[in-house]
Amino acid sequence: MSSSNKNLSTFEGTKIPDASSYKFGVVYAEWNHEVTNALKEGAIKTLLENGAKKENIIVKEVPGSFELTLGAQYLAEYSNVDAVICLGCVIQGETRHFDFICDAVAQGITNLNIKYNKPFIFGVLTPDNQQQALDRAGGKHGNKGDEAAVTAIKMLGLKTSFKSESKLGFSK
Ligand code: RBF
Repeated sequence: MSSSNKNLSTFEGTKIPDASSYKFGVVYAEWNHEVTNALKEGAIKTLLENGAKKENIIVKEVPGSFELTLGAQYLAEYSNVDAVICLGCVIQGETRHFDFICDAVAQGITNLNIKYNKPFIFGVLTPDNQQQALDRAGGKHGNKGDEAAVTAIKMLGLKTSFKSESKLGFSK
């Protein structure tokens, strides 16, 4: 699981599909703004680099990572996005708050994927300290916002592949 020895923001796997026909939502948390702003900027830059149109990227802010689930649901309900990228940073503190927030947002985002049959990408950093977060928000371990954007595009490419291959039709 650990990615501490790798900069995963370079992609050596399958080709990234063209994103020009997709609409994206990006929702990010205000808490730990220096980190989450860098994640957001990385995600937007990566979407644009892969063909997404600026007017097809809707960006919304929520107060904290706990609110990412509902913010993402608002994007799904009130806009016509194909995928939502959820970005936050929960830093381990001295109390159990960390666990509650991380568990809630992980479960919340998982549920949204299933509820809407759309990709909702989990781009929440869960570091021990601010430096670990910065290392993953444009620092020595890359930018997890970039990775979240690529994941969104790849999942949409996967969905589209069923559309083009299906002989039975593609209903949603
Ligand atoms: N939100 C974050 O996105 N990252 C944090 O590190 C974080 N730490 C918190 C620590 C405490 C003690 C509390 C009360 C809230 C924290 N939040 C954090 C905010 C949380 O995600 C949410 O906005 C609030 O709990 C209101 O629902």
